Amino acid sequence: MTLRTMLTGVAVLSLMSGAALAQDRTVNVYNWSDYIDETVLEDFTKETGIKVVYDVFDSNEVLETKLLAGGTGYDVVVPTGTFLARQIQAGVFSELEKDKLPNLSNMWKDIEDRVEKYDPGNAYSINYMWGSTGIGYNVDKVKAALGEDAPVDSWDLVFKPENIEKLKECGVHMLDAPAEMIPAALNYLGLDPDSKDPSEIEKAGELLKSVRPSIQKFHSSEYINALANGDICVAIGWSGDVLQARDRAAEVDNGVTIEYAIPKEGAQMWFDQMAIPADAPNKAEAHEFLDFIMRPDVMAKASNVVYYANGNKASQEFLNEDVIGDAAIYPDEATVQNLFTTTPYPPKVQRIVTRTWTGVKSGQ
Ligand code: N2P
Repeated sequence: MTLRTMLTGVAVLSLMSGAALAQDRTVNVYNWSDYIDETVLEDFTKETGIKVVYDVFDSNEVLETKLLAGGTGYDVVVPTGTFLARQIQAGVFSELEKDKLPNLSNMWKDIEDRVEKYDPGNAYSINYMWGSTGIGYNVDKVKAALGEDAPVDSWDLVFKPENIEKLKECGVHMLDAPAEMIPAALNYLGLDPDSKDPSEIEKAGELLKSVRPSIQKFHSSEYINALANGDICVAIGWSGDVLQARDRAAEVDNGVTIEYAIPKEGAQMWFDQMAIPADAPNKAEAHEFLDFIMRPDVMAKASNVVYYANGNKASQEFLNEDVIGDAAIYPDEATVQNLFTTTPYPPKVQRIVTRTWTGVKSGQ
């Protein structure tokens, strides 16, 4: 190769990468599965020219393992508040450049205040959506198994062996989410759902193990279709996911009726927060994405499809009545009184929680 062709080659190469850069602005988003209206992503690209590479997960533990290892390549991730708090401590995130986020003014002060305990000053995150962890059930199948008086509004449905044994036949799924199932069990036992006491966590583990033989699967996203298709009759799951199952069944008109209950003994309320990893390759694009998400019409569009409440006050006028008017999604004051929140497990306690959960799942 002559010097001349070499030089030409270099020139062409740098021209190409210049053009590629101009065209290929990208934002890499890692969000929960079944958590957005895809047209939101298309609209963002149409308007900004920024391509969205969108991956999904269904477990905070999976997200956390990746974030702590670093170099994920993600620009926007969506941990739940409890996990976010300790990830902030671990230095995983970049502080938000709030001057690049004018739509922060649309956010809902009440939710920002609640998130303070995970992210002081809301310095690292914005609320995407929030919801509860409760019970999704197939109305007819549960009645067939337990009679007209089936305690569908109580954790008795799944934590009383005599009930769950009768549901085993029609299929029960439980979230593969120790930071939610252990608090649910603690709360049912009348203990502090946010307990960090190893002996209490042990008790919660024993309760979960006692119902383990009746659980067909521990999984955090399959239950949507499984409920909708009538393959299972009960799932301990997330509010909006169960309501999506209800809709999927109604759409295909398969005679399956799904409902969601926040059990009367109380349930966990959580906040899923969008944050930017410290090593994100496209921070400017990440901020543009966050600001787009905080537009009232955009946020409402997402909530109207996935049936989760959001932290955007200005979006509320664009919400469908079956979303803003549903106390399972936007709980009234009395329902909120029944919800509890949790805080992160310190490392030692986390190890106990992880070990307990492995024991529950393996039935040992
Ligand atoms: C969406 C589940 C998000 C709720 N499918 C879990 N924080």
